[in-house]
Amino acid sequence: MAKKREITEYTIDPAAQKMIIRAESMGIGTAFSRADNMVPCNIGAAGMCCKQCGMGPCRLTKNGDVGVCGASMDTIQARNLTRSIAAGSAAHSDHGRDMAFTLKAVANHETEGYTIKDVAKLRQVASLNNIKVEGRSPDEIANELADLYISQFGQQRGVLVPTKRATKKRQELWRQTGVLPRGVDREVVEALHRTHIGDDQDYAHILDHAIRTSMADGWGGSMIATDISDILFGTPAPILGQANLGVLKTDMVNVVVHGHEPTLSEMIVAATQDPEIIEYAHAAGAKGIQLSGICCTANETLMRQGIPAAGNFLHQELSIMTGAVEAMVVDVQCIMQALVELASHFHTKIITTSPKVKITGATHIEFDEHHALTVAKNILKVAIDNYKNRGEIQIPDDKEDLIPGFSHEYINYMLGGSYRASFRPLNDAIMSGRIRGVAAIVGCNNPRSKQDYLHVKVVRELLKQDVLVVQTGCGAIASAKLGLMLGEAGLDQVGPGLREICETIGIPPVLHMGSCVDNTRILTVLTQMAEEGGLGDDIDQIPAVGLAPEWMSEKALAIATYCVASGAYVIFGGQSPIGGMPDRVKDSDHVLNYISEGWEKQFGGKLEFIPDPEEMIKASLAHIDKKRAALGLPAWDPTKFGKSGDSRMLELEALPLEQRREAIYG
Ligand code: SF4
Ligand code: MSK
Repeated sequence: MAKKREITEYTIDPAAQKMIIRAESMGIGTAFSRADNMVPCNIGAAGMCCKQCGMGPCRLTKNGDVGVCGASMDTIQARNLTRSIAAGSAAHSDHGRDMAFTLKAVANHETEGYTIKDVAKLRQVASLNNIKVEGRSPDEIANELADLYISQFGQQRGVLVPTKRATKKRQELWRQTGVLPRGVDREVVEALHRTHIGDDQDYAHILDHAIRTSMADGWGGSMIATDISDILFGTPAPILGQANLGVLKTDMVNVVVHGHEPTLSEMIVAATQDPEIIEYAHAAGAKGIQLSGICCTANETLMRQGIPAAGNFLHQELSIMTGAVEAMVVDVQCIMQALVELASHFHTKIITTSPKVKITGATHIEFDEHHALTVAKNILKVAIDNYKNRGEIQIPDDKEDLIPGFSHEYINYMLGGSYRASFRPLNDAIMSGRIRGVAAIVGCNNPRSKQDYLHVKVVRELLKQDVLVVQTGCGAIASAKLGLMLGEAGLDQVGPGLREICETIGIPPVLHMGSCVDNTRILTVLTQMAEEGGLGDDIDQIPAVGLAPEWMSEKALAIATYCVASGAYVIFGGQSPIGGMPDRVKDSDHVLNYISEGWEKQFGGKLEFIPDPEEMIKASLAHIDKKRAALGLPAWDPTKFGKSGDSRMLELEALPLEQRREAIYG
């Protein structure tokens, strides 16, 4: 039975609430209202329905039920999950493939507008891959690196090259368990093959391949995407940015870029600075062009260029609800088809650009890196021409500052400086107990839960418990919108030990590490922490946990699985796609148990679905403390730590002499 929620049950974000009220007053549907109206099928939601062939769909509702072909509940759930992981891995990895082809084209001077911005990273990545760098030009190195990376997608035998960046111990574990991925495409194709009717029918064996497929993403396609994005557009470093719908401007042409691949958005950033385009905007009566981002495109342009983020996944419709967006330019992934209908109530043009993505009713201007700047300028001209068609607008004034851009290179540098960059200070802080552990809080928004609520609840609580938080994707934007990513602004909300570290190093307590493909940066940080010493010799020993409280996309499932394969405990909020109905169908939880206890036995990491945020927090802290105890580290004790040297000195200096003596000498 459909039930309409209150506005405050939809989202905690005041800007979003204002736009949902506007949508309701205009009779326009959004993902929030559609989620109310669309009651999910409980059998499908539990992963107990198979539609893999024309003899079905088969819905298994009782213990011992099998499909027409005889497929068991376990097999069907394992196949459903593996197919989702394959789709998520394919999406991320195809992004990586496009980046590799762009690098090749840039190295051969076949593109318009791109250069290799970070030659140091190019040389570093090339060296990691045993490509000779001495005495060679950046183009030569980039050419060879691009060839190597392009080959990783179609590789048929051998081992994906980036897996060599894992700890020696982890590589050996993967070898023993037989899950080392060969080529990205090979693993995704095999996942689809194995889950076709009449193939792999042992649930654990199917799920082994889910691990292998996800690793082809995390230690393959996504890692390649991050490497090349940094090489072409610069490795992120802290920069001032802003987030939320208040970044839209009343007197400028608002262009919102949405999707994932930075190739398009970076060129649109460049085109907005072109004098011809600025003049074109002035001639149209606008003060200029205000570019902003949604979803992971926002993260890409925010952390490299400081371009403001208009919001996360559920803000894509709400930004158009302002009436102030001349064009929303999209490429791939997380783009709602509903945008076109919603935009028809306003003047907004939805412009698709990828040869892979068209939406009925949208304007298609195909992007081509060979003419990138020209295409970007053409897109902006369409937006500028549309400025005159603007109707009544309502831009919420909500926005927050933030400092994004904490790449693993920058974290390493900030901890040790140019000459002694290392993860030693972070490891020491964890070992001493100033930092209790690390939490990566990532992933999407989902209109079935209150937007940003779970993200922010978990972030805030873990910070109070001295857990350092790193974030990517839409979760990062959730914290940014609430002001948790700005040095001082967040520090009054964190535990004493963590505060001491943040004040000493000069960092916010929540570190923005990028887009959803950039979860590989987190793998790199964890690997380097393990290699630094003092926290065991592999990721599964580090007091760390990964959370995706509001997940919705198949990419999130792929990320979770490669993190588990790498040794991490991963907690998802919301609904498990293979939750079964253990209360009604006793044996429907085998797969759920296997991805938790079964995977933990093999890889030291596990995947669990915990909808209640309090339980999520409890499980995270219990895991962190268990890992601390296993390492022989002191139990977390917040009373031991308090002020960093600087703030303590300032406090003491403010005291009259006698009291100062008393405070120091007792
Ligand atoms: Fe039913 Fe088997 Fe076909 Fe699935 S593969 S739809 S369980 S007959
Ligand atoms: S955009 S995958 S909603 S994080 Fe990467 Fe956000 Fe999730 Fe898309």
